[in-house]
Amino acid sequence: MSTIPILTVFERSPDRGRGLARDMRVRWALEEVGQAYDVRLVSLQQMKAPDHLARSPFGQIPTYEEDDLALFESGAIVFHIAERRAGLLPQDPKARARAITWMFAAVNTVEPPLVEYGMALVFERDKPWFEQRQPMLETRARKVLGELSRRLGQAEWLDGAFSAGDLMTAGVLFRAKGTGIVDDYPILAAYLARAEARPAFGRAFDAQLAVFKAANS
Ligand code: GTB
Repeated sequence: MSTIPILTVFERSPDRGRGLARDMRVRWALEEVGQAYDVRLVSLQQMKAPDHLARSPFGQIPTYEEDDLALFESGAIVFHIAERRAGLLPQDPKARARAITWMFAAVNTVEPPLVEYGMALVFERDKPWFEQRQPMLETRARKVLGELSRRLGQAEWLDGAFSAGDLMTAGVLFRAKGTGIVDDYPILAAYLARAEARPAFGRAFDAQLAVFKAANS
């Protein structure tokens, strides 16, 4: 990376600095590999303006710019960072392929049922279908958490040393923590606690919190 990458992040995160927005996992990856970065703060209005839509077709954060490369999708951005700098992907080709598999599993298999469950709790409680639909969403969320917990077992990380696969998986669990459901799986709660205890996670969390505090001071 020849220039310092720039991330777009919420100017005022609706989570009030709790680190739930998806720039958190990108910040964390950059901290893990020791790559400095800048942020461009965007308002909800700016996210839907042509300037930002050129970076993110869905008008979302995070995006990532480095020289003339612009990326969107937190998973793709973390993968790009992990490929370019040592520390997040093993050298051994098979172990590397497995770590990448966990990255995809995090965003494609683990995250969707957890987000559906959490979003319904926040946005659909007053809807006539909530009482009927929520048990189904909970079953789906618990299914994937149970399976993940079984696979992790007594291991420290998902496949050998901490990797981008763990970063993405723990990032997804972190977002879901507020619903309380992760605590029902002690193996996953302990895994997430180990991830949160990493100094790079702490630096990433503090950096996003500082943005929120500055916007509200
Ligand atoms: N698949 C994309 C990725 O992984 O990068 C999804 C990106 C995404 O969902 N971005 C959200 C966004 O830009 C912010 S992170 N939303 C604005 C929009 O779509 O208009 C999701 C998020 C938002 C708010 C909270 N919160 O307040 O607790 C938590 C998570």
